[in-house]
Amino acid sequence: MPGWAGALAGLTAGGVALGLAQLVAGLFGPQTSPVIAVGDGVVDLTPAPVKDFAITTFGENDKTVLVWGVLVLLAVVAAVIGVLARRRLAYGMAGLAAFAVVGLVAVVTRPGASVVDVLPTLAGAAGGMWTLAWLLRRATVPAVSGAPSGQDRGEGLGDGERPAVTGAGGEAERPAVVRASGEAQTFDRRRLLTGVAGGLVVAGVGAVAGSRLAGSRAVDLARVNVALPAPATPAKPIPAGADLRIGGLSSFVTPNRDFYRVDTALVVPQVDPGTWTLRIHGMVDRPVEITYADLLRMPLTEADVTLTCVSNEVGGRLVGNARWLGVHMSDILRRAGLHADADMLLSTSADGFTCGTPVDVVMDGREALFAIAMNGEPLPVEHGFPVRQVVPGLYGYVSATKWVVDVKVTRFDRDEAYWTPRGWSAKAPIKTQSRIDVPSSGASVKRGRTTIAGVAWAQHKGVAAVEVRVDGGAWREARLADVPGPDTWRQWSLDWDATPGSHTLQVRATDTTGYTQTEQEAPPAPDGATGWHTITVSVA
Ligand SMILES: Nc1nc2c(c(=O)[nH]1)N[C@H]1C(S)=C(S)[C@@H](COP(=O)(O)O)O[C@H]1N2
Ligand SMILES: [Mo]
Repeated sequence: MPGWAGALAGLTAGGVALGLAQLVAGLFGPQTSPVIAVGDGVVDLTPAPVKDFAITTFGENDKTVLVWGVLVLLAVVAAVIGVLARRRLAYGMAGLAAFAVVGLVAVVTRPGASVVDVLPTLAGAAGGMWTLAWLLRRATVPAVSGAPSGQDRGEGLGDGERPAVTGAGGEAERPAVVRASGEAQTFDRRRLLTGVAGGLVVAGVGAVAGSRLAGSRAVDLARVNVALPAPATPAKPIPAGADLRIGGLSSFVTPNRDFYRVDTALVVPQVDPGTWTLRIHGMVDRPVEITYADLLRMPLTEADVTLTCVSNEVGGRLVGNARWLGVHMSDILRRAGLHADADMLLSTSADGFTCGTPVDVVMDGREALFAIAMNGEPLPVEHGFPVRQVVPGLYGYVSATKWVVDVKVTRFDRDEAYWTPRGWSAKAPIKTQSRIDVPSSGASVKRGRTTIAGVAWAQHKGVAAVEVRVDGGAWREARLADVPGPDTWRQWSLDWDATPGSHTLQVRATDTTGYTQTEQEAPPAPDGATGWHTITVSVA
């Protein structure tokens, strides 16, 4: 095996070792990464004059230069290890072990180190050793003197699979060497290169996935360290009678872990509140940029608001109610000075999703918030941490931008948000709706007195009445639970004397404008489903 092949195997083994170490460090935290520990160690051990030189020479890039310097050094050492391993695998293993020892010393001598901190280094070392042995084995094949080895194994006659000793000209061809075992070996270039390619993929995926994991850990940590200020304007207390506490009925407040989640993000955006800013610009007198700290210093308002997704089918679960804490969007927009002819707020999230919200809705005094908290805790990352919009009365896709970073004040006839060219309405107020939660659809019910119950919503108008009918008979008015205001859903219930047989139950709500839900069925697209939630139950 030529020297370059050994060097390549060594580099690949080193890459796999670092990739695996970074992946495992992603699980246990950045302080467990041997790469970072060694880097920090180098910084600590560097004599002050050298540090000063680095800072004056490279300025803010000094850390980048350090990291690259360390990586180049590691690469050289890894290549040498590979070259040596060609002669004797034990040399290579010893070299990698020495690497691991340096990493372990760096990790365990950090302040506050614990036992698990050695895991990334050990995982990396094991992976690197395995890779080195595997590559060397893979790239050497038994040579059968005079016979085309590739054909003997029934494989195609590739570059590295030419006859071993005979043949002319190919750079992969080397005289067979006789190993201690007495078996003739020959170098197979193709098998080495495909193995190297595989190793590099493992190294790259490990490094990228590790940094992803580490990033999400960092944001989780920042999130738990947020101290939520008290609201300047607390929410009205939720009336005791808001929750009827009927088994199977959606609770008035939806716990965060049960709250529906809808977004276009394949991986949840990890936004660091320390560097987050919100920019307000476009048709304004004075563009504004605020930080998370700025936002926390502003007067905060608490509000109970029910979110609804336009994709919710009649009877669907894409609706939930939470207590939000945030700054009135109008407070910040007023600072920027909106132009009179602006009618749209085009908000953008950290991952590029956009959303168009009517200016008049946000400015009309309702609890439209740049929200920082949900049910008493900082926004869960998947619900928009650090900051999202919440606007009562509008479907989520035109109002509820999570991970919001930018608001452009503009006009509906000039700009378009994410879902508009995809067939959804540019404007989408929530349609008055109601749902039967108990009994559940298809349930078997015991004959006699039973309870029918559910929720109804007509955000920012308020639910005025809910009616239920059985088997297409007369509508009967349900009992309504209390609500703190017009922006939340409202529980309802009705007693029913269930008689044996199969029965159809239907519900419809009327909002405070006097509008009663239409029976006309419409699909969610383009601006929200309509129709009456209808279920069938069997009574025995
Ligand atoms: N950044 C971003 N924000 C978003 C979305 C999205 O895809 N990306 N989807 C919206 C939609 S369609 C809805 S219904 C709500 C859902 O909010 P939730 O996931 O917190 O329930 O978020 C809105 N905000
Ligand atoms: Mo949605």
